[in-house]
Amino acid sequence: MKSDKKSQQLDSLSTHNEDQKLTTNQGVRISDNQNSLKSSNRGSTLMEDFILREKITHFDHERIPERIVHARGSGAHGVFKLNKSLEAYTSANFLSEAGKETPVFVRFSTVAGSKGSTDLARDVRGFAIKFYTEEGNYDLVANNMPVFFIQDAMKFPDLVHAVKPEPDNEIPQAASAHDTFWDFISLMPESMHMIMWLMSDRAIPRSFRMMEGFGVHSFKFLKEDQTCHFVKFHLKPRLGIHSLAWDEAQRISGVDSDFHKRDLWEAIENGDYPQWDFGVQIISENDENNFDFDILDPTKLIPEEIVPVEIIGTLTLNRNPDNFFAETEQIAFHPGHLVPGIDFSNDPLLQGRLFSYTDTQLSRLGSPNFHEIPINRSLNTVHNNQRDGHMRSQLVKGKVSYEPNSIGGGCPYQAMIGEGAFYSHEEKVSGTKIRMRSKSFVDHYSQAKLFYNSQSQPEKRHLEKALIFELSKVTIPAIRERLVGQLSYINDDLCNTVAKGLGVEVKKLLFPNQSIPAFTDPETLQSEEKEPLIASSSSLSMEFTVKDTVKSRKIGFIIGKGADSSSFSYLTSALEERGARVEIIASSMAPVKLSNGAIILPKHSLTSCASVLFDALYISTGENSGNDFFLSENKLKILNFINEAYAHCKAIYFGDGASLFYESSNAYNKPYEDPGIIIPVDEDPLNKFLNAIAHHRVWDLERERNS
Ligand code: HDE
Repeated sequence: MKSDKKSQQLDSLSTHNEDQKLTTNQGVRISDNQNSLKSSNRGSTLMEDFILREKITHFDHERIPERIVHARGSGAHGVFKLNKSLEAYTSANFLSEAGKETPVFVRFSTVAGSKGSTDLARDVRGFAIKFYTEEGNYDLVANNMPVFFIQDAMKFPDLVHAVKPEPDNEIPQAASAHDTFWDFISLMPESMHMIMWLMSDRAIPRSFRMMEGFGVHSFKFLKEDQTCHFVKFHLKPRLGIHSLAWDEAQRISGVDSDFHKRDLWEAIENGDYPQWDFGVQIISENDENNFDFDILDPTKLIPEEIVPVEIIGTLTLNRNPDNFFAETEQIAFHPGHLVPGIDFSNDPLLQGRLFSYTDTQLSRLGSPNFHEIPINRSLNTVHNNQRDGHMRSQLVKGKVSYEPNSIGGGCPYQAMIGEGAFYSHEEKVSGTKIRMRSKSFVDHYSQAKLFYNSQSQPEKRHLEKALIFELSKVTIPAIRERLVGQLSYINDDLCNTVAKGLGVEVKKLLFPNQSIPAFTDPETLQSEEKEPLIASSSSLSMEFTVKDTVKSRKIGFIIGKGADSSSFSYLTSALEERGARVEIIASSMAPVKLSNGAIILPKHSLTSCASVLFDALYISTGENSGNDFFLSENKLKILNFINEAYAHCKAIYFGDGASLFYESSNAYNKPYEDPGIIIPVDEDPLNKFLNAIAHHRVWDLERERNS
């Protein structure tokens, strides 16, 4: 009774200070936030200044340990809408009722870099989703690649130590191009499939909004009658899967290292809500052993030609966080946050993850009460007998914190299965306790082959160049040679091209597994040179992705004084009507007068930005006389813009008055048809421009454009 009175008092007090006066953390109003308390006008600062001490103490403790991996992240709120019921497979409530909407928070991340590192690293991207379901929180802690480097959790610290900056000099930051990473990888044949993904352009996405998501492991869908199916989770971006060029990614790192964070933030602020189709591959329990690989092996994917992805819902991100630290930094994911109807498989990597994530939250967030931080709270009210602990904020009333009890009327009671209680798959388990890798995990090359064979020609070239770039940074020749030896098991063209680019002789490794102790069984030391089950899979190449939209693409308009106003308005509205974003670049930040006298305000100057920040360019310069675009300094800057965009295979529209730039650029007078170069005399230039932007790049002409 007493405590009820107290809480009523507290409630009424909490409405005080409505005029938002500055206070201490104890709620005391502050009259001077400029000066500390001193013994005299020019005297020493007094210890009793509790206002100063509180402010500085809080400041001193503002940082919490960053995540050991995935430290750099960007997040957003959104909603998952189920379009097709999965109740035939799972009792999970949020997957059962078509039309149901579940709030989510998604955090994207790079893996290797520190919190302040560049967004543009060649790296895997995290794609972690917290579903706030009515049955509790479900976390799908996914990546943008469907496989992983290693098969067993035992190797995770080794992998992460190898890729992180080297311990003696803390170099390099957010980069895999160094000795220790490639030393480890060259001794780990099981990583070869993932290396194909990591060296492909998937590792340098154009935007978080344009990348896929994969749950990687096989999980289980369960019904209360114990019917079980294996399931793999997929997210397919509505805008298509698109990447940057490696040279471009390196340039953006310097010009705007928050490129992906900004892109996500701006898209949501502009109402261009990122969307993904959410899909599942479902495998009946009876088919578990009917593949030529083990579905528990996280270095393998299930080709969509073999088990199609069924689209069952839509993920939409529609609200930016209010506070980065409170939400994106403090969100705590865990593959073990499950709801009834979903269960783990025995994938040994997944099993190891189940320990790691809570453990990591304890050291990062500092308390077992991290579930009480608002971003981590379940929608379902939490009732249990856990108590106390660092920073406990839940105020549980009464004497009882144990079960069974009679004093508390028995509360809280256990729920029954069928009342939304969690239940596990009742699996038969038998076997010999053993520390060994299963023989069914031994084929390391056939899916690496499948991935390489599925790439388009430009994608293959990019992958080869990435390997040459990375391995050229390695200082120990033996590591390069060993890695080339691994490539010889994947594809001869790939191996020979990389060997040539590195100046290395190809020496096929006789026993690629011999160097590692994982396979202690002599039979499994022999390399497996299997052919993949299917020769190629179209879903593995970005070539076949969505290329019919300019929505949310950023078009840089380089506009000079006197630029033709009617072309400017026509093109701006045509692009904006289709959802593209036009940003004006001028010679300085001063307003620009168009041919009809209209004034436009630039968002950028030629000095403050670079072509790499835009998907396409339009140049319109107006009359030559009095136009500072034709001053030699600006002319050079514009030509640099154009030539760089040209090298990165982007669409460039030379509008009114820009012929001089066209003729001086690398795009001029080429012996081949280039669908990415638009000039006013083209037939239907608008549609040519729109089509070129929607296609993302003219990758097929990369060699020609750069020769
Ligand atoms: Fe993680 N991983 N991981 N991981 N992981 C973490 O947890 C770990 C793995 C993934 O935005 C950590 O809260 C182990 C696979 C994402 O907050 C840590 C193993 C996949 C994120 C951890 C793996 C992932 C993490 C660090 C091998 C793809 C960022 C901070 C056994 C399916 C989540 C944290 C976010 C974060 C451990 C392998 C995805 C240390 C031990 C495979 C997206 O607990």
